[in-house]
Amino acid sequence: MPRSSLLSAKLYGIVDLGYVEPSALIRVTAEMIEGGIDVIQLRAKARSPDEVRQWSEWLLPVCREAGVPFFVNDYPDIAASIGVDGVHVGQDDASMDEVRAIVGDSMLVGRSTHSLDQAAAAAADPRTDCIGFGPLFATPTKPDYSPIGTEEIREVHARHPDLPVFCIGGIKKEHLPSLVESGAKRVVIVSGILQAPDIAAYVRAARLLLP
Ligand code: 3NM
Repeated sequence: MPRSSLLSAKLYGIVDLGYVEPSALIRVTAEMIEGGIDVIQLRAKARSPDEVRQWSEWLLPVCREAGVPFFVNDYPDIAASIGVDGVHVGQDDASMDEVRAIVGDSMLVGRSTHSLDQAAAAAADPRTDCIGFGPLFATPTKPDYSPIGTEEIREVHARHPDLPVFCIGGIKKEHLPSLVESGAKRVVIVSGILQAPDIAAYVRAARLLLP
């Protein structure tokens, strides 16, 4: 899947096992797709690699059928062996050389960044296909990180115009009009989507707020 599929993406959803029971993974993913989500990631911190592999095998065909890029958080080896569309790694995870040695040249690779400097470092490697930029706001989904606020959103886009930047962290759909004002082009919403009483409706409404 080409990087251009990420440049045109607006709303990135993460199916996070902190909020979703394994038995609901497929239903929740399908509801996000029904609402018009542009990218899906499976995130399962502190779960076993065997579980991540199993869940990835469940979700990949659901995303494939809809033409929605499917990322796995961490585990480049699982991403490569299943043939998902992308793998997302953090600052403390493997280097790009190590990740590419496992997943090859054509898989999409995303990297979390938490400052303009980290964004610049990620962007300096042309093998980085997208970045997360955050957390903008405090969030229980990633509790140990200090929020970076919204003031650098415009700057990160200005410095890296060709890199898909996904703002993340504590974002709810109510924030979207002001985030767009602040220069955000793409966002990740996790708990806001997963805790919504009607996931598809939430995604649809959020997506409409992202021009
Ligand atoms: N990564 P929610 S913030 C998974 O800043 C993740 O890198 C972040 O979840 C980062 O929408 C975050 O529930 C949590 O706040 C996003």
